[in-house]
Amino acid sequence: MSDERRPNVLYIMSDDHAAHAMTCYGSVINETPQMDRIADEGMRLDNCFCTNSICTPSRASILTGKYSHLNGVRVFNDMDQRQLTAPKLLQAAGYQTAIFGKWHLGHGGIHDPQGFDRWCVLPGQGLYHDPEMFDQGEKRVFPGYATDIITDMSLEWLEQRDRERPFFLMTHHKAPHRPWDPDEKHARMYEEIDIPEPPTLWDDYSHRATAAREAKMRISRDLRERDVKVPPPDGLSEEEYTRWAYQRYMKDYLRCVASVDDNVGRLLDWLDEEGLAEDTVVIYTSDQGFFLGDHGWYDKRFMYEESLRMPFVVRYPREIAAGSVSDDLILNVDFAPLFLDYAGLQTPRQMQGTSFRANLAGATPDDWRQSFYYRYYIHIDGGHSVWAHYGLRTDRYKLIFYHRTDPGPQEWELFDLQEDPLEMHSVYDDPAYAGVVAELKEELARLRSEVGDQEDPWPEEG
Ligand SMILES: [Ca+2]
Repeated sequence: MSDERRPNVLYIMSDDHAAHAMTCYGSVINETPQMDRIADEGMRLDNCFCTNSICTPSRASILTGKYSHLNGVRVFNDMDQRQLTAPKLLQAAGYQTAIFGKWHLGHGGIHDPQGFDRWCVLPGQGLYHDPEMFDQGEKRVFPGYATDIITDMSLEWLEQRDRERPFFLMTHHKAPHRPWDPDEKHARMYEEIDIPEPPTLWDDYSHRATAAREAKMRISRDLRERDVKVPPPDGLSEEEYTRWAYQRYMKDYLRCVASVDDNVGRLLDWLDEEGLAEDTVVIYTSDQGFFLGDHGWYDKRFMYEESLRMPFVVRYPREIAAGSVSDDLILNVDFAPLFLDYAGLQTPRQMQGTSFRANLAGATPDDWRQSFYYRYYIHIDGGHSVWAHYGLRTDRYKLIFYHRTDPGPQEWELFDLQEDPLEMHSVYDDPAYAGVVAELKEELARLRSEVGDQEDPWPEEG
């Protein structure tokens, strides 16, 4: 296949940006005009999900097309880059490849990026201001704001590329990850207004498994002063404190998002100026979702919708209809096969995901998945105290099994997303759903077998 027919791929991924903080997903708390451009001129995926809602594992699944138990990155462990990844195959097929920004898969030796002609990545989580970065392994400090710097690097690399060959560029923002440090340009956004509170801010976790109650991600008590940046005013009641902390948290989070949005616009403008918009697949996504006060929380990890859903907008005018929307179940393990498909490459058998190029073109295969498997491995870490769990989601139901590694009763949750889209009331024990539970348990066993995750109980991971 000639290079003229192989599109460029510009993959922009932020960190912890929830779909419900994007206008095109119906946000009532902010506006994202640049990200919306991609959706308006391309497709928005309404059911794109991660298979393990935490930064490092999602990134490993995106590169390898595999679930956490097979790529070895279940938690925050470093990834062995000797594995087969999409960037390696694209590079070998003649693509120019680069990654700038957040990596979070380990550093040095077998953990440094492989498959990239050019890379410059943040160490671990990295800093928002004047970040140190590993520039092809060499540590350097870059003055400025991380989101701008990562975009600058992307543009510089694009400018100097070989124009005769297609490119694959991963622009990975640190923002809007905790501790939500905005830049000067956006520091005073929202100063004069209150951000609307989500309907589940006052969730009391009744009608659910113990895990929800025990999680330490509550706006009302678990944010640190580093997160809200100033000490709280004296004399606040718990309710008043929660409202105050929610505003502090959300405003900084949304300021970080605003900077990402501006920088997405810079890349889109550049593609327009270069006449590359038609020949480039542009994707904007995030490594997982996030709780924006939903269920009274910040952070992610749980299999609940706000954390499970990845925003995903994509533009490729040659194949994708402007303003289209898909509700197909798409997973982060599908991304690598998609990248390869655009390059005219087959999905290697060891990759577990499936290319959704046809879905994006409006032609969903008849046998497309109707359910998917999810698993979160970290059982009660020091900071967030979420329980390890796994489960499945279909278009209507979600079954979650909280698997404790310590002795304790088994706990399940079942949500009927049609009747209870906010997941406030588990119907696992409701006799009316007994048939659904039985069917879903069978399907869960089938999915676990299909993805090859039957290790139970699993070893503790460091
Ligand atoms: Ca993340």
